[in-house]
Amino acid sequence: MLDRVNGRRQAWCPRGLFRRGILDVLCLVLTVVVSRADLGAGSFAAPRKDLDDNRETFSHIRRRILEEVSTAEQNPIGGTNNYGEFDVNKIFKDEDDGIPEFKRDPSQPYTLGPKISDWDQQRGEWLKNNPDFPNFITGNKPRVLLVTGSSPKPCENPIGDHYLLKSIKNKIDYCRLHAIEIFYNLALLDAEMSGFWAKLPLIRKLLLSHPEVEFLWWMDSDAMFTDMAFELPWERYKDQNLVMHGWNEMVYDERNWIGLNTGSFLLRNCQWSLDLLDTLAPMGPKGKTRDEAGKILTRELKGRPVFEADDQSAMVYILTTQREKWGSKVYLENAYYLHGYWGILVDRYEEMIENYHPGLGDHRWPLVTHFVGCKPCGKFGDYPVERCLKQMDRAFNFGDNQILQMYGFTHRSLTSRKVMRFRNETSKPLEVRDELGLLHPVFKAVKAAV
Ligand SMILES: [Mn+2]
Repeated sequence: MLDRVNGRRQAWCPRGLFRRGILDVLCLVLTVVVSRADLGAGSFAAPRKDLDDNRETFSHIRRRILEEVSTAEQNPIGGTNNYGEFDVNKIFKDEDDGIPEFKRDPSQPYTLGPKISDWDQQRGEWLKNNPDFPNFITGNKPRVLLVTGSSPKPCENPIGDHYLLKSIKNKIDYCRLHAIEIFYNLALLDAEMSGFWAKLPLIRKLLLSHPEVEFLWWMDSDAMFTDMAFELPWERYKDQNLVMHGWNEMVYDERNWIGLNTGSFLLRNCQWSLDLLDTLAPMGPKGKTRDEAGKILTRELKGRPVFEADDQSAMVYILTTQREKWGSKVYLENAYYLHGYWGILVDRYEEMIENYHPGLGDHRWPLVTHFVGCKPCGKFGDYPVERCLKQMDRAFNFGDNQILQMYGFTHRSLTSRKVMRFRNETSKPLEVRDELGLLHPVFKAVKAAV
């Protein structure tokens, strides 16, 4: 019997595999189980069918293990164990799987998808039929999905992905505190809509797939929350469909291309928003279409440099040329920083700490610091790399201190990754109240089911 067991063991688990402890144990277990099954059939006259079933199952597992082993032996991966030495392009080569990419009929105008004209009705019915997924969480607080993302490829410089990580950690923290859902996109859904324009097909897809979401909050990967305690004034937007940081005069009077910013905006889930996306989309397809649209935008808008069409310029253009159609549902917010240009904020963080406190959201303590023109994930930006990265670290730490304070820690300084404890541990942890009330904020409270 022992020979039989060992024989099987030998057959199932070739020598090369023995190095791997877990597989070794697995082989032993399987061997014992199979042996028991064989014995059982003889001694206790188990039904023939059970035996056959067992044999079939085990021979299947056995075949799989053998296949995996022989694959490993035939194609040894080998190579270095040193991550620093490994050329990552071996893995991240652009996959050409031979499947041709979908090509649109160039004689047809670009669309984001099948025309939808009754979304408000479709969505309304869905909400009525799905009362467990209400579009408002409590009272006037809408269900919000924050959407952000970055290129499917690793960054073009070695440190960029670290800053993307900090940026998403920062957003996760804010969203957790404010009961906001979050979606991080890493996929280019439509090859023609690359770059600035990738957000359009993504936003449409998410609005249509999540009728329970009332507001979608787009936020660029180069923007970070710097006020963790500021809750958006939802009541103010109850009759609005699009909220962006901006100024009416700069947009409607001056047609200034930086009269608003599309790095952080709110879009209501409704027909109006689908129509707006459909109106912007024809300027997006890369190549000739986007280049030609860029020329028009540069000609028509104040201060715009010469470059291909971007979503922000397109938005200003649409609002100024079709104000009657869209204007009444667009709220240009400047009472707080839904987007805050980093250049005017980052050198004032110490002054803010000295004089103010989180929860204000405006110039005293900005909700968002947006690193417009820094390209932390790219090769070249519009500003010196050192200033960008140093200030992104400071912005991150400025926001992160509000998270850490809940747990009794703080960064040693805004430029330091190191943290220090600022209160003593206690045997009555539930008696500790955090200064900002972020452990259990009112805007996160839910009513218990009765
Ligand atoms: Mn940006």
